[in-house]
Amino acid sequence: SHTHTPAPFSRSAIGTFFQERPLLTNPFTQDALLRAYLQRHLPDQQVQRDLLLFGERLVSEIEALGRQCELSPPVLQRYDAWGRRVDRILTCDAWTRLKHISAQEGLVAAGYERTYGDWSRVYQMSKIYLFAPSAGLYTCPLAMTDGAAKVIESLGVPVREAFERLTTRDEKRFWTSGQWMTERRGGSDVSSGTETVARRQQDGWFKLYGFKWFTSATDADMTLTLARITDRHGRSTAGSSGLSLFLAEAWDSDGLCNGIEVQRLKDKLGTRQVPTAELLLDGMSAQLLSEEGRGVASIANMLTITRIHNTVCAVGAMRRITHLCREYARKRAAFRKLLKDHALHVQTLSRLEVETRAAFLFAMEVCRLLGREENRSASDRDTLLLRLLTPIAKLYTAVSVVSEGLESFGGQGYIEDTGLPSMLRDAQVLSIWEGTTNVLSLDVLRSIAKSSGSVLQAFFTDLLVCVCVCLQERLLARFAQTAAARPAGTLELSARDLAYSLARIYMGALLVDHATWENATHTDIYAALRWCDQDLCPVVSRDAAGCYDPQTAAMDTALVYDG
Ligand code: UCC
Ligand code: FAD
Repeated sequence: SHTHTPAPFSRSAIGTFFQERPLLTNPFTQDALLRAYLQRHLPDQQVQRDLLLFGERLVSEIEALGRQCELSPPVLQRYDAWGRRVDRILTCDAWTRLKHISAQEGLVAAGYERTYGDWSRVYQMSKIYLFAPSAGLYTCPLAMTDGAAKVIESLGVPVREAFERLTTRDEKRFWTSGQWMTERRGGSDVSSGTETVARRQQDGWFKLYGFKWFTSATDADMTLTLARITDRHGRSTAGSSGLSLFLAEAWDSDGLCNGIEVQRLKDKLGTRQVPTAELLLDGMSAQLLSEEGRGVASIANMLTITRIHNTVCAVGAMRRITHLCREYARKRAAFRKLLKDHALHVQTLSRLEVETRAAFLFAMEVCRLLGREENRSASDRDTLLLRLLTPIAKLYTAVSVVSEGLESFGGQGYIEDTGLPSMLRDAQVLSIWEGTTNVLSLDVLRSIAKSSGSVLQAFFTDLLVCVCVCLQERLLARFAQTAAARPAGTLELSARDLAYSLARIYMGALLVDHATWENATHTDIYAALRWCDQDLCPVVSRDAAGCYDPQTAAMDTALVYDG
């Protein structure tokens, strides 16, 4: 008998080679920069241990729950079996489980317990950062929950039960909150866009009538929302000064809605795990939280918190994709060697790594400032910087690293059941909700104008920026000083580039600062140098190129509408 060598395709029609998948391992132990950052600033055994265990839990439990949420998106049950209108938003068990885990892990609570003083927010946000890429967007309700708690705390209003529930670790009592601001006329321009009215009731409560066009995590237990209080003739004040802030419990314990009709669930590019509904408010009972007419200013604290969460989650996504990329490069071969041995491929990944490191340090710096403010140890400069850097960090941490990261998996990056495409879809929203890039750039200008330039002064006298004494920074200072004297409209035209310039310089300063730490490694120094290679100050180079000259706006219009 002759020996039988199996033909390569005889047993199975699909061949013998199967690519090894990139494996997710404990994201805390994998993360050299996070560990170094904490070792430098918060060298606490308990924090180390908690994050280590949380990292294990992410791999063994949470990752699968997040994936389940992607595969079992929420549905709207409009009628019950007997034809009654019920408008129930049904979410999967994994979504409920993530709610419980969020409470147990103190993902909101840690920000309010303030166990680590000035560093409490850094601790909390380190967990959010690790949680985000595995959490099936449960970070969305958590961000709004944190924002609502912050508003209640800062207004000092007597809604103790809500505050206690939003910040508890008890999964049975834990509430999440929504944030219903956007209406059909506008999400950026809330002042002109809000048509919802609030009618005062005998008992001092209000009934709200209106249409909310985007409401995410609509299954939340309560919400904050804006409306215009009407007088007894049904009239209300237009604009920002007519808006007041309300708190409403959305669903009662039987899941019945409080004067709310769910028009439909949105069919979205990503964030499919999260229900986002259009809601008709037809007499929703609500409690006034703010002073009358101070709605926008009062919800601003929520915007600060959700924008910081947004930043942290964006960096979490960047970190996850870069980890998976480097892991895959160890396993995938092309042209007779592993991807990790192709210098050009590794150069590509190292650029993503530099972006991710800079973004991480930026996000943590904002969290540090927030923690100081909440612990009452912030200097005036810290407070000004927090106001300036929050929108800048949110607008700068964008989708591009995730998008490029996907490419490094080749075709597999485009294949649904690898779980990779949802990372891109979910990252794409981060620059849209909670303020688009342009709107946040204008918010940066608002913060400069409102402080009569003190926020910029704080920026330029910040110790960290002084570390990064470079020509570009001086040019930027000169640009900023002379900006006010420029022709009307010029400043707005440079808002986006100004925000990017402030971001890049600050991120450079943070990388340099980290690289000068006594335990810094060669890679820390290299990352700082690489960051500073780029044009850190596009607002100055574009200004020199005439991009903000008075005739530019007309030329831009002609170009866009050419033909
Ligand atoms: O998108 C949403 C939820 C998505 C799901 C949750 C995701 C969470 C992240 C999860 C990660 C995975 S909720 C919708 C978000 N919508 C926005 O972000 C709106 C974008 N538009 C703006 O930000 C605009 O700039 C407005 C609406 C704030 C501008 O309104 P006004 O009425 O034109 O503003 P004014 O008149 O300039 O400002 C009114 C007051 C002023 O204070 P006073 O009256 O004392 O002078 C402002 O200084 O509000 C103050 N103010 C602020 N204060 C305005 N913005 C701020 C701010 N950012 N910080 C402090
Ligand atoms: P527009 O304001 O119409 O903006 C369109 C474009 O114009 C943008 O590129 C913008 O940058 C630009 N633009 C606008 N104004 C200016 C200006 N002055 N100068 C220069 N450029 C400008 N909202 C909620 O309230 N609660 C939610 O829970 C919620 N969930 C959401 C979930 C998802 C998945 C999405 C996609 C959105 C959600 N939103 C929610 C709405 C979101 O906050 C808004 O879509 C966003 O703020 C932008 O508003 P808009 O859609 O009206 O865009």
